[in-house]
Amino acid sequence: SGVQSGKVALNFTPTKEDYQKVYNKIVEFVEDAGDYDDGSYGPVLVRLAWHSSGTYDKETKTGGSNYATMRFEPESTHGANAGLNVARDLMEKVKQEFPWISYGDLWTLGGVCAIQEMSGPKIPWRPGRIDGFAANATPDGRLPDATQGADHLRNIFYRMGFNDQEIVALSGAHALGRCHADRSGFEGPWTFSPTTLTNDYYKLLFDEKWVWKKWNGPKQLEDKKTRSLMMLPTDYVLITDKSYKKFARAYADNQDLFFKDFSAAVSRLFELGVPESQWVTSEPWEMKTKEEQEA
Ligand code: ZEM
Repeated sequence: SGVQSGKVALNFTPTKEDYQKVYNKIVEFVEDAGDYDDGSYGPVLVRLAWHSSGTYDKETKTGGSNYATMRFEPESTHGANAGLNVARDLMEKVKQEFPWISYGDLWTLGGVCAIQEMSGPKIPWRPGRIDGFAANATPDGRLPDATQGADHLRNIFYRMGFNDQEIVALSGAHALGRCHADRSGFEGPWTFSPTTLTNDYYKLLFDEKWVWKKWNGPKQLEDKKTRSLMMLPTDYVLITDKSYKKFARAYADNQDLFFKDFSAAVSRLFELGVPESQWVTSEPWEMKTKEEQEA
């Protein structure tokens, strides 16, 4: 048996060790970021994995990470995906060295690798996604719009099959990375350590005083004290909506709980849209971090 990746049929079945080699290659590229952003491609790789998965619709079973349709126009040019060419181009370099891996597996493994290497929890992951076609692409508007409110988040994430607790847990990814004016229009990081996953995002939501930023850009909040951090309107609803707020409080108070719930929700997010029959293993794997392999 073999794997079918795009048009290249291969005569070997990759093992967990082969995928670990891909993981390790991604680590090299993530760390070799020079002056890019905060010195890491980690956050933008997490965003690529999320946007390739978050298009899922549980009713029609369309979208999700299976076919990596963001390779094709018009999905690659959807406003929500602005700037993700940086992450796709980086993953393309990994693909050159491991041509047998499907794009969906590669992009989600990139997200897993980035989260784990940025001090996050283990994200159980397994291969099995296949390369699809432009015809498998989803219409624009399936990803959340940061200018909207609590009900919009529910509409978008319930469509993927998530509940309020999972919406709040997944949003904790915003401990990582930043907004770029030339991508989304928004500007700035959410936390003081944008390349380390912590529960600071929730702590800051509760502990800082958030005021509307006075500028010509889209409506966003800034912390009154330093004016160097930001929150999107959709971040702020996590402490104004009663249902979201109790989960946000729990994650602010307990990083272990956040890591446990984040890991479970992200693992499921990255599997959206993949038919059960495609998985090469019934139990997802825990890929080893760079540090664990050096020990
Ligand atoms: Zn994000 N996200 N996101 N997000 N996101 C941005 C950046 C990042 C929303 C959103 O509009 C935006 C999730 C959920 C939601 C990451 C991960 C995850 C940006 C800034 C915006 C505007 C883009 C830019 O300008 O570069 C909204 C409305 C969400 C609904 C809740 C989930 C879920 C995520 C992963 C599990 C990450 C890591 C970034 C930082 C990217 C970077 O380049 O630094």
